[in-house]
Amino acid sequence: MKYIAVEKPRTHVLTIRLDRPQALNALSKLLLVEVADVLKAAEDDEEVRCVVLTGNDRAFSAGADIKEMPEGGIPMWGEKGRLQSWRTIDNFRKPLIAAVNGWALGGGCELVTLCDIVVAGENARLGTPEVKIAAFAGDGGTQRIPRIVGRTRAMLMQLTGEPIDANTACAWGLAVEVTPVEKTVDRAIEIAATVAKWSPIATRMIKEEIRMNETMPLDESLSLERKLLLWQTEDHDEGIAAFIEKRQPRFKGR
Ligand code: DAK
Repeated sequence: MKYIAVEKPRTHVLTIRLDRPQALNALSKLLLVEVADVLKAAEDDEEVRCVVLTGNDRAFSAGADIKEMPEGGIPMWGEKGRLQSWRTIDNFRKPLIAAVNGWALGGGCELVTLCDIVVAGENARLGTPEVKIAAFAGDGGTQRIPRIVGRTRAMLMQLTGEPIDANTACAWGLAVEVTPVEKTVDRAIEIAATVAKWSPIATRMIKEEIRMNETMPLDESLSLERKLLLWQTEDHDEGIAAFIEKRQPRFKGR
């Protein structure tokens, strides 16, 4: 891996650190492919139950790589590998936690919105400055950001191009908590370790069900949720047995 660093800081927890500091972790095609490849492998790796995505103290990511040249006459935005990488990240089924310090702009901010839980450092600045280059947040930002923060706040962010600070991001629902910069990654790992204690089948299902309400009308998603009344897994039996026997559960992902 050239542009990311991957570690396993705790049992069942994987961290992916974007590592192109000279370009503020701009999302070059190769960097995105690397992130997507690691997530693809993590999807099939039973040892991994939760992933933390982070950058460095100055930047989570400054967005799409504005300097990356179009290839073969095709504008880079529509390049197939780039779009496929975004899809892979979006479709990742295990919980994904963002630890955001510094800039999270454009595609960097859109990447944050694909994460399930977001911890923001006090210096985090999230925004969609694409309007300044006569573009728009075209990797999902025009659709996902208003669903999270509401229409007028999204309009403010995307029409002015001005970033919001960590506390505003938290108040608007883009992040769940604000931490001192030096604690952001540790806090995200701590949350990930808690998530990873539970049955991976249950956490995957919770992610899938919560995300259903982004794509489905309520009556349909409620009906799907109801169909899971017959939910039966070894882990579920184990969870109930552990509760009754007053001991810690031992979840196996079955
Ligand atoms: N791409 C490439 N390089 C970048 C970069 C980026 N997004 N952001 C920063 N860098 C590079 C800078 O060029 C500089 O490189 P050198 O000059 O040292 O070689 C280095 O990182 C440090 O940046 P600065 O010197 O500018 O650092 P400052 O602290 O002064 O400023 C900044 C930090 C984050 C405010 C500034 O770097 C900045 O404004 N960066 C650009 C942020 C941005 O505009 N992001 C959005 C990118 S566009 C689509 C259409 C559009 C899009 C997608 C899809 N469709 C039609 C489907 C667009 C998506 C985007 O994300």
